[in-house]
Formats: sequence, structure tokens, C-alpha cells
Amino acid sequence: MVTSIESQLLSRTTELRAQVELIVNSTPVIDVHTHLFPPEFKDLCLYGIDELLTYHYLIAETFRSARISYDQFWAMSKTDQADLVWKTLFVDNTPTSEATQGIISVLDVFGLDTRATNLEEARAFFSSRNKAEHLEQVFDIAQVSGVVMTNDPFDDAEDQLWSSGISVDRRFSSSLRLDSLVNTTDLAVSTITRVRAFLDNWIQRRNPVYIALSLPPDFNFPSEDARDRLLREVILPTAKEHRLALTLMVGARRGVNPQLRDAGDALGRADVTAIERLCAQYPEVQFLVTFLSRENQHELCVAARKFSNLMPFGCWWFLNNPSMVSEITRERVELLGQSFIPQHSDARVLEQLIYKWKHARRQIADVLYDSYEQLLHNGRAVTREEISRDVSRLFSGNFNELVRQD
Ligand code: RAT
Ligand code: ZN
Repeated sequence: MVTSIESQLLSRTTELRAQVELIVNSTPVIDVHTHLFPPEFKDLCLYGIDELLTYHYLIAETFRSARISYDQFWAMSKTDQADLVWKTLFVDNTPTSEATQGIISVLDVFGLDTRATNLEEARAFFSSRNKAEHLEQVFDIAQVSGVVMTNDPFDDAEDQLWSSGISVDRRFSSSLRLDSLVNTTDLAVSTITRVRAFLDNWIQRRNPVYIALSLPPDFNFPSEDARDRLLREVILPTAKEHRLALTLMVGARRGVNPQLRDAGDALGRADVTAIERLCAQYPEVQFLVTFLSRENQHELCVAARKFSNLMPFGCWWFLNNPSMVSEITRERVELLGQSFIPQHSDARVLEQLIYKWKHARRQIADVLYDSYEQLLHNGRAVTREEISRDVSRLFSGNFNELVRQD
């Protein structure tokens, strides 16, 4: 029986909201930027309550309330650090920040006591888990179909694991992260040639889905510095030759407080026109771009309207809070329709996939509902199939199209 389009239209707002929530919560997502590794990477694969609580986002927050020196904290074992984070942020204070709410979401999903006074129960639960089964369950709960790792070709620990002949879980794609190259290489001409050969070889062996680089707020293009030369002579030609997209993450101010170690980075407003010039000069390269400063978000949307090889993605790091995700996703929907990638998790610990995607989906569903409701108000109702098509495009279609290498 053929049903008429009229009968499929979601013209009642209660039904529309229910369908948007159902579709957003059940559509699998490709997580386009994480720091996760599969179990085959042994100690690099982080999971469990101690890793969750010693996440650098939570360490920074702990120092705001606990009376402890940096030296004392770093001298503690991971278990003791986790105990201190729990006591400080979850027992002595109410966990209202996004990073603390994330822990609550994870404990809750596994039926663990979110008001516990210590970590005994949570530790017993996570250590009883079979790693492989746990991974399946986490991917299933988070509705994540694949994740992109962050792979440093100059990291010895990673290199040893790759070279030991492991076969990597197919849901984990590699990416070629070049921060350490840009920060350390001396730029003799011979080095440029050698670096290109090294990268060609790495790409052939590890098959990354893109090349990535994080950049400071003062990033400019063109410019007279060594980074510019690396971009022009190594990174962009390599991206072109291997038909790989270039992911640029702009606005990180590294080591603002080195005593905080990984938690010591901050952000700064950057210049979006540098990205416009890159997109204009390299029209054959696809650029996936995210900015860390809230102030750059609207400019990035406008730049993306001008360059179809520019794909805005994610609400990165300090922007991965409900209020920011809501605001940024709204301006993207209003300026770009469905031609962007709304979020990535940046997860470092496996179970973070659960909360980062649960929280992001809630904001994304709200924004999409509001835009369909507005469309209805303006005279056009949507169907379930149209919502599914839109969400699939946002959650995986745009990325798949961009990294397709045919
Ligand atoms: O969000 C983070 O965990 C940061 O520390 C960074 O890793 C950032 O996401 C990056 O990839 O540089
Ligand atoms: Zn990251």
C-alpha cells in the first residue's frame, strides 16, 4: 500500500519532537576526532573509573577547590589522585560542571551509585569487566559506529605497537597527527625531502583517514615562519598526493600553566581569514576545521559559505559544554543547513564516549527540533525519512564523503 506524503508529514509538534529525539538518539555516529586506542594498543587503551577521574579536564577543576600543591598531586599514585578528585568534586562539592556531569552519566548508565562516598563499588565493577565485551557495550550504548584515533608517527610507544603486527579493530581509523613535526623539525632542505618520504611511507602502512594539526591563535597564512614552509612543502603536497583531507584545530595556547601538565593549555581567538586563504589557494584539498574560541565560531560559518572545501566540525574542548554546543550548532544550522559535522568527542578514556555523545545528542536534538518547528511554522512540515536523512548526513555522511579516497 502506498501512503501519501501528506499522511507522513509530522504536523503536530509533540510527534515531531518525539521523532527528532528518537532519530538523533538512535542514529550511529562516526566520532571524527578522539584520542582513543583499541585494546590491541595495550596500555594506550584507557578505560575505567581511575582513568575517567584523572582526565585532565577534572584535574584542572580539582585544583580550584582542593588545597594541594602541584608537586604533592603529581607525586600521588593514579588511584590516590582519583580518590582526591572524587572527594573534592563529587563528595565535598556538587558535580555541576560538564566534566563532572559526564562522570555521573557514566556511573548512572552502569547502575553504579552516583552519590557514593568512595570508589570501591565503581573500581570493583570496572575491574570485573572483560575488555573486549566492555568495548562492545560502550560502543553500543554510545551508538558510535567508528572513531578516529590521533596517531603521532614520531611516538615510539605507538610505533612499537604498530610494528608488532597487531591487527587493529576496524572501527578505529587512524589519523596522521603532525603537531610534533611542526614543533620540532629543523628545516634543512634535505630534511624536507626525508620527512616527505617518511610520511609517504607511514601513510602507506597505516592508511589514515586524514592528516591533522593543531595550531595556536596567532596562526597566519601565508607567513614567513618555519610552519608555513612545512605546510607548503610537506603537509599540503602530502595531503594532495594521497588525497587526504587536512584537519586543522585552531586556537590552542599550549602550556599556559605548565605546572598543570596536560591540563595547563588555554585558548585564544584566532584569525579565520588564514583558513579562507588556505581554502582559496588549495581548492583541491578538503579542510576539516574547528576553532577553540567561541568568538571564532560565527566567522567560521561564514567562511564555510564561501568555500565548499571547508567543513566546520565539532565544538572543541572548552566549547564542549551544553550552552556552547547549543549556540554553535544553532548558528551552523542557520547558516549551513546540514553541511557541517556537529560534534566529535575528543574522548581519551573509552567510557567518555557514553557521556560525550549522550550530552551532545541532547543539544543537537533540541536545535534540530527548533529548526523543524520553525519550518512548520513557516509553512512546511517534514517527514521521519527527511529527519533521518539529515541526521545521517550530520553524523556520518559529511565525514564519509570528505574522506572518501576514490
Ligand atoms: O581536549 C583535549 O583533550 C585536549 O587536550 C587536546 O588533546 C586537543 O583535543 C587536541 O587534540 O589537541
Ligand atoms: Zn583532541
